[in-house]
Amino acid sequence: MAKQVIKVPDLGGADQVDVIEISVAVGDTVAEEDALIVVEGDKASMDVPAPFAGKILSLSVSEGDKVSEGDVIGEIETDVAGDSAEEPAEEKAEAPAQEAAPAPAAEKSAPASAPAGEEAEQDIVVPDLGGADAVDVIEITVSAGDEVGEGDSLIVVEGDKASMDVPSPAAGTIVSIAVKEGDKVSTGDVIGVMKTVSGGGAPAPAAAESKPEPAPTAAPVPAAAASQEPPAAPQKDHHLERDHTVSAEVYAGPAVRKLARELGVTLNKVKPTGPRNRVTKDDLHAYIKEQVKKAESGAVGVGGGLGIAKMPEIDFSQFGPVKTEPMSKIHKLTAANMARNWLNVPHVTQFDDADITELEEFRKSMKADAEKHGVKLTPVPFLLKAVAAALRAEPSFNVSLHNDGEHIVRKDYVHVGMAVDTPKGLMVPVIRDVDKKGLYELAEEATAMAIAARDGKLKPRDMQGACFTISSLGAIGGTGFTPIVNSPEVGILGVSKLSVQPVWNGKEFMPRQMLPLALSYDHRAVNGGDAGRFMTYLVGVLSDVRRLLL
Ligand code: CAO
Repeated sequence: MAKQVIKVPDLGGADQVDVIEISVAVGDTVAEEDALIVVEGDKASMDVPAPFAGKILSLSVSEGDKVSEGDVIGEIETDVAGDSAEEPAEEKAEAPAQEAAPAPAAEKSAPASAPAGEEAEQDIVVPDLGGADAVDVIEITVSAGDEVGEGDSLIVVEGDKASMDVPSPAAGTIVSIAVKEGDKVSTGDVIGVMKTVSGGGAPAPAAAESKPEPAPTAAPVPAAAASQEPPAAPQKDHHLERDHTVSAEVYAGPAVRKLARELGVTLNKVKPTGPRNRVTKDDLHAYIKEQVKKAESGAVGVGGGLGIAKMPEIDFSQFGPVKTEPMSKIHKLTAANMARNWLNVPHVTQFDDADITELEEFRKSMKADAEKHGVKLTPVPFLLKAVAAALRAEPSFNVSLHNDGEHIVRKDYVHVGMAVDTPKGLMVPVIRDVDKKGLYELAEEATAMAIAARDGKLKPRDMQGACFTISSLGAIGGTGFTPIVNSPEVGILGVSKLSVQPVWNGKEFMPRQMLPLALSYDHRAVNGGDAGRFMTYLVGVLSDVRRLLL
């Protein structure tokens, strides 16, 4: 067991980079090369990898800190006998020196000093890629004639794990770009020529700046790793590590990712138009513009701006005296559910009238007997019974759509909800196993549920598990209405006030008691044919209640 300090490795010349993510916690066991923290400079983000497998003993940096090469970021306990934390591993390094990095081409081609104010042409070279070789050019961000500032991104390259901008070594004008998207480049390759105005000597290219001294190693070596045997395989390209900060699936350069983070944009929401589905800065700007436009218009959804517009705020007092009252809890809940169901469920409503002349005769003939049993026999128990029979006969309505969008749930029970108008708002108690209950039992239960609803005595379970809902406004009035499906149910029956209508029986018009019915259904689950059959069956049963016995 040995305690090792973990230090920030060679950052390719970058200094005082931000710690943007702490990927481990004290006590975590990590494998060699696991990301410990993520740092980000102006041009790229990179992981600081674990130099060994082991257990994190301490972390001495937090998000937002700034670190430079060699800074201690924590301690790790390794199962390899080694140096103590007190003696920084790199100082004891005796690893064989790796092959020296080739001097950046820019160093070779740097223009001779020119008198102040004179124009000079200089090659633009790929700076130290931290050991990565033959990386892809994935974006050219400038063209000949463009004015650039020192550090501006000229091209974006991408290695196995991440991408990075190649910055302009100086302020000036691009004369030519010698690479194109899809080319491969390595450290020191000339990618173009730029014209600079010297201020007493042309600025040295970026590669030369980042490595003023001859590079000691070809690739950055994590500081602590230097105390170990050098790895057989080449060091990983830590300059070009993946960017964890937004989304690993999204292709975007570090500058774009940084901007996205600053603007709070989730990159995978942005439509990429760059090569290989890469999100460019223009894409990000276009996305922001679109969002601002949407927010200003209040429109959401699809439809080219004709989506659901935000409700305008209206001061009603400008039209006359008003009083603003808080909505009841039930009212708010109902409002939210109605809006949810109305917006989510593609509704279709089908209408028919049931001739309940015989049903009414029978009901009235049974009224006295019902009262003896202590129940009030209104049309509602008949409706409950008829709906239960229809749900059994046409089970396409006794379903719910599964949340996964791939399954349908078929129910082998028949529980029916009954909308009850209460002073506090609409409540829908559920009568269970309606198909197994008699008319008196249903009448008794419906009355008890309606009373409990109006007295605020319903329990949550009393309002759960319905397969279908009946909303009867018959006692109140109206010739028809389109009820809203009470999702996850897929159907609801709206019942209006019965009225005597002249009905042609083939020979003459006869006065018949007609009950207007409206069947709304979720067209995702139920087709028009199923609805037609359901309604026809229902009307048939209500017209001849003897069929309930069949
Ligand atoms: N046409 C004509 N008369 C009807 C009728 C109809 N469709 N339905 C019921 N009636 C009659 C009843 O027969 C009763 O008359 P009698 O007293 O002469 O027998 C009278 O209207 C009152 O009935 P009721 O309201 O006491 O009982 P009910 O069984 O008809 O209804 C309930 C119970 C709970 C459904 C009802 O009280 C209720 O709250 N309905 C409102 C539902 C609602 O708000 N739906 C809208 C939801 S969406 O906003």
